[in-house]
Amino acid sequence: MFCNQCEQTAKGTGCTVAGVCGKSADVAAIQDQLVYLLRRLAALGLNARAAGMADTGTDDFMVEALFSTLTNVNFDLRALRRMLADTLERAKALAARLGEHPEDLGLSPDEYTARLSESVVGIDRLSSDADVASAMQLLLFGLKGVAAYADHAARLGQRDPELAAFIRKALVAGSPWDEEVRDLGGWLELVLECGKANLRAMELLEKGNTETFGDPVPAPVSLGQRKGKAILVSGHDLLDLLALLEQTEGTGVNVYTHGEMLPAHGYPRLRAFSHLAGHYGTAWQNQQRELPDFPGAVLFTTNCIQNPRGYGDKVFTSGNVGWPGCIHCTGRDFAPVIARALELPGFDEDKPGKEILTGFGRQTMLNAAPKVLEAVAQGKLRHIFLVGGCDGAKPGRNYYTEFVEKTPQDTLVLTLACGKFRFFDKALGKLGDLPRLLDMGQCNDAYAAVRTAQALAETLKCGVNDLPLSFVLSWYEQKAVSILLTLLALGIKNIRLGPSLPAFVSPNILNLLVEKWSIRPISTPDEDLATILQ
Ligand code: SF4
Ligand code: SF3
Repeated sequence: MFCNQCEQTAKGTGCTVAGVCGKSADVAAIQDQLVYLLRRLAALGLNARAAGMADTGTDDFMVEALFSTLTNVNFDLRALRRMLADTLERAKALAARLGEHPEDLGLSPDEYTARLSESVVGIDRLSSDADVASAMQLLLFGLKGVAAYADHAARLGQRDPELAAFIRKALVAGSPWDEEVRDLGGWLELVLECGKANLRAMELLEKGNTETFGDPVPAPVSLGQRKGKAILVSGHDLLDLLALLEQTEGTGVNVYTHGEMLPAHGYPRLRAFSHLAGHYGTAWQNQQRELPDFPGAVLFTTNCIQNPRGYGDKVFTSGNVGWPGCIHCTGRDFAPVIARALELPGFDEDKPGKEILTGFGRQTMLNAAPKVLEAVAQGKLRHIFLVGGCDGAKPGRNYYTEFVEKTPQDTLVLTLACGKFRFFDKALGKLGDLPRLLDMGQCNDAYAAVRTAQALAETLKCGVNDLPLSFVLSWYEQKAVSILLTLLALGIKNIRLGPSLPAFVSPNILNLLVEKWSIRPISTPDEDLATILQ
């Protein structure tokens, strides 16, 4: 196997024996095969569109399948094999509709296994030019992030044919069915197009979320516990959470959020359930330490799942997530999760905990914009930091905790995604009547942050890069790659990125990022703060 798609890749270069994430060589191989077959399906999809055949079902399937290959999503060989077989069937059916001979597709298991021996992470014909190879990987990993957000959006009924067309085009790029020949410039253009496509995917997802659950509003969230049976919900899928809240209503089972589900508390429709009791635990990489003590059932709706060693009998999955041996809930029927929660002891007493705040979504931030601008004009607000992105296991990630703790009192800290768990419970105080730490939501709410920054810039008649605003980002998996590409496509400069730079970025591409966008790796909190605020 060879996989280098995430930040914890072995030795900073690539996992070759087994994934640091827990991915086996078998799972890696089948995920590569899946990407390869999805490229074939996308090529057929392009022909189908050219022939005037629309096929939303295949578009939805492609993003769902690609999402299964993201870091910490699906480790279940059986589920992945089913998806592979489904992809093959869909490709054959589409080929038949197009009048192509299904046996003529180069799709037999032997053929694609042979092809895959030449490929890396599902990239067939990976270029021998290190920079082109790097751009191809940036595109594929960014595309996986886009697929995750497009999948969430589609589940909420939000689709865009142009976004689907880009996903097909980007999947076909570099495959044996690609008719275009690109030089490095052509690949980089496609990489930036991927960033724009991701902005669209996040926009659709925001529309789906706010139309379904309401605009997020600032909401206190308890880190304590309520006496009674309990279910913990992790991941990003708010529709799953809604279904679970509906199905547990009146059962006496309390529902707690975990990880990226924390911002759910800000959505009026979800907040209305009185048994949405609070938040438990911190970021994904602490789950093996924190979940064994949770006295109820646990549901993973998306990444990041880790090996539930020793507590797998209370862990359930839904959507694209899979762990071998854990019960997978389909059709948003969470009866097995509820039954298990009722068997488990639950919390034996009420324990009030700290309260934190979430729910500073786009509308709330836009409403606060005049106050923010006034504070800037009066010299009361010196700078805004957006400290966001993924969390992870590396010790260097303590940088983000220290950075936020050291931000001066006349600054604001916006945050989003699971990286916030490094500082989400810190008391940073207030600036006027605004809390200094503002949680804007999940990773996909980077859309809200971008739009807020653009609105501030428009009012001040300047560019986003001219605002007293700095991006200090942490990355781990492919959704963070897609968000980074979005920021680059929007021309946002001076991003600080950590805790380490991606293994798949070649030295020349890194130079280009530095020259054109002034991206820089994080250094120390003191040094970075001093440079930003000078
Ligand atoms: Fe390694 Fe990350 Fe790939 Fe897992 S996802 S195999 S940790 S590079
Ligand atoms: Fe976190 Fe996995 Fe990236 Fe949505 S839950 S951000 S790492």
